[in-house]
Amino acid sequence: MAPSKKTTTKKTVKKQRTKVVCISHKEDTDGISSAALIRQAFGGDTILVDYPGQMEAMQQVVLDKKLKSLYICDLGLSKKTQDEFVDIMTTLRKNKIAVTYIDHHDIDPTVVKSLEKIKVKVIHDTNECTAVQVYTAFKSKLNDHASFVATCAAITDYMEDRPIGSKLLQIYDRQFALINATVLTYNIVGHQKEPDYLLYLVEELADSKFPHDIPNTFEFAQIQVEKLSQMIAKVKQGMKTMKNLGYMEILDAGASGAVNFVMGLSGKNVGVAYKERTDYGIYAVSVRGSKNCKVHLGKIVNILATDLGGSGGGHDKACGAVIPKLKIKKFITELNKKIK
Ligand SMILES: [Mn+2]
Repeated sequence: MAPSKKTTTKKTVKKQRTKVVCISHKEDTDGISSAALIRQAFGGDTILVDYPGQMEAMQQVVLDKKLKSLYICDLGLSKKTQDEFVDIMTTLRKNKIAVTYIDHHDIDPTVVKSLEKIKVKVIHDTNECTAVQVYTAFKSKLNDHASFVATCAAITDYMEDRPIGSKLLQIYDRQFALINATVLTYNIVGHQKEPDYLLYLVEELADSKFPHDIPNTFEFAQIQVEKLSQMIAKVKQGMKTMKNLGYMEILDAGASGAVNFVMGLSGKNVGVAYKERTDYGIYAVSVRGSKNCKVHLGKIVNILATDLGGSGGGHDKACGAVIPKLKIKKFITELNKKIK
């Protein structure tokens, strides 16, 4: 945009490719911790996104003439987004930008093949959270505290029982790790509309601060816990059920904070919570399954959301979707049929 840039010759522009950028998931501890570990290992800029804003951020980063290497963390792909993602990565690779994609959500194997073909470094394991994989891959560039940042992410993603996750948790006192992971999570969830604060958290974690050492985090977490306890009452009142699931529209909080209560209080094995995103004309949907849920919700939601003109996917018992406003009822009734 700046007119001065246009006066420099192409050659000098090429030499100036020095920037490291990490695009990571902003909605949970795994995404924020992954961004912090990339920052500690490689420096550079952090861009935090949610699923509705994910592709837009990637389209923007392609235009960055100073970009030298890009890390993409904890951002799963869906049937709807995967082709565009490969296209964007192809453009980046043509410009000789080093790209590393690190994730643990269910992925179409043909996408991994396409990415490897264009020499995008893919680090992908559905069995460990993203931050644990970042920690493992770049351990030599990280300090001792980095294992704690990864441990907090594993706890929040329900993956502290996995081979590497459990080893990391063992380094620390379990309760000490749990309270820090929880306080961090409440601060992330409660600051979704304050991008500067989320970036500040990334910086503090990259700087080896414990969540409890970041000013006011406990006080803020207490406020969030109180809000959640009010949510229990609201879910009891507003939740509806179908044969195989409980569901509820959320008006004044995040859907992901309510969805576990919807599942738990409905007595069903699957819970659905959705919240309107007026800026995109869509519903942001969270889906959770109990231990008794035997289907892979991420795979089902990926296909169903795409069929309805949205997108979605994730893990077997925790996933999300973006659904066009008018299709939400259809999404819920179809999901109810597919999970029996
Ligand atoms: Mn994750």
